[in-house]
Amino acid sequence: MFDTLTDSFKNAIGKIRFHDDEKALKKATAELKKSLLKADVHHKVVKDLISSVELETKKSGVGKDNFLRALQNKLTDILTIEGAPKGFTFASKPPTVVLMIGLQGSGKTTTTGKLAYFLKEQKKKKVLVVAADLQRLAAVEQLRQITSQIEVDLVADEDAKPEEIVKRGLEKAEKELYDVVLIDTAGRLAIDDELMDELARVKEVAQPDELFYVADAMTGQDAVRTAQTFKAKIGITGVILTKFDGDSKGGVALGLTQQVGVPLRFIGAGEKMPDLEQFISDRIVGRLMGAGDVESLAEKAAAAIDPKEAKRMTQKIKKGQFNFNDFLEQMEQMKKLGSMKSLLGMIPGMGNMAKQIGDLDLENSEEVRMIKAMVASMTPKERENPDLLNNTRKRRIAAGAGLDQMQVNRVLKQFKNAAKMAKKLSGKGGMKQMQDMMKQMQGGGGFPGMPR
Ligand SMILES: Nc1nc2c(ncn2[C@@H]2O[C@H](COP(=O)(O)OP(=O)(O)OP(=O)(O)O)[C@@H](O)[C@H]2O)c(=O)[nH]1
Ligand SMILES: [Mg+2]
Repeated sequence: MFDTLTDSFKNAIGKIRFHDDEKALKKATAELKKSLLKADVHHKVVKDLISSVELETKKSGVGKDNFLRALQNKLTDILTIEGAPKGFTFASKPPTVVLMIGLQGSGKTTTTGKLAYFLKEQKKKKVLVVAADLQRLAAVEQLRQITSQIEVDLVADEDAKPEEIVKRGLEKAEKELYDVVLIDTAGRLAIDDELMDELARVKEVAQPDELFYVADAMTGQDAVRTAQTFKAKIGITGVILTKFDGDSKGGVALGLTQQVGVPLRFIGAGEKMPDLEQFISDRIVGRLMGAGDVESLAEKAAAAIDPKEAKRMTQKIKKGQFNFNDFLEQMEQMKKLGSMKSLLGMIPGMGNMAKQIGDLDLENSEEVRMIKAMVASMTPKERENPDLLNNTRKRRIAAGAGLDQMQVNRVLKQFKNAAKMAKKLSGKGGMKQMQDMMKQMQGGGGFPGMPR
């Protein structure tokens, strides 16, 4: 997710030896400056970062460790606002009311859905969404689809005024003990009085605990400027940057917090519901410096994976009983974790691999589609016992799945290899083997069957 920025920092760190001189420091920071500017980090932020890293490194003695520490301190500093909340925080008295505001098309409605999904799945909260965008005809319908997909309750009424619907939503939340109320509002192409007046009225009724400004990362420094204006006119408590997947530079995320004076709270990096990441400064710093973010990864995994189920699965794998039903179940679990690329980026040392594999789309990749089609053509017995598949059965499955025999054989072979590998890895010394394998892949041509 932060490829360009992480590369900039890693390059600079690589330029300084354990003990070094000021010339080397100058060289490293000059290059860092250049690459950060290229990544669209605001020049003032870059200047501030470079000068304080130089100063602190010199003070403690030029060398790799001190440079790393100085960089880490300064990054934490520019990504944090003292006393301000990080990620999602709950009001002391529920429900926590959140107003989602921003320009047209910035991603408010999608992000409202993503946030609801995050709160429901990861934080196990009871969430109510309120459709207060009554400008655009299809807006309510869009929210209806999103909330029904993630199974979250919605309050909507095309014929009401935004303030009225908000009031109804809050009453419902109070009575039915919801933990969080997310209010989606209308956007405008540009900031105008009409929009600001409407938002002010909605804000008055909602008395929100949080006002999240949703900004499109691809608009670069414009995202920062509009956030500043919304802060001045309506007041905001956090920013969510969306469409980060389409912004290869990513520098806006680095400067935004200082520039706006309000913390960046979440990043949206994809169109699907799980594609939302908390922005928690101390964790992000690790990722920016190429050290991964094990904490976020563990949180995501813990929320998505039921420990009992995981244990049962491990037992099956150990006994060599992993079958097609298990496979499909695992795929469903994996989907909840979000994009493979962002997951890999959270594992220390795996950032490079994340780049290599591009993105594996669990729903649409060719391989997964083939397996799903095959499993659909199998009898329940065959799903349970892959060893049953003789040539006659394979021919039938191939015909049913619209594949040829060779494709079926290939997929079956891959499935068997994967099951074997999983069995090996789940035994003693498995972790070590896994690491060796990862190293090999990082050095070599990536995963088989994936885009390079
Ligand atoms: N790739 C990508 N697309 C996104 C992301 N967030 C939103 N989108 C897309 O951006 C488009 C606009 O998103 P909406 O959520 O409808 O935006 P909005 O701010 O509610 O728009 P209005 O209600 O018209 O003001 C949709 O096609 C979304 O799928 C993201 O993080 N990544
Ligand atoms: Mg919308």
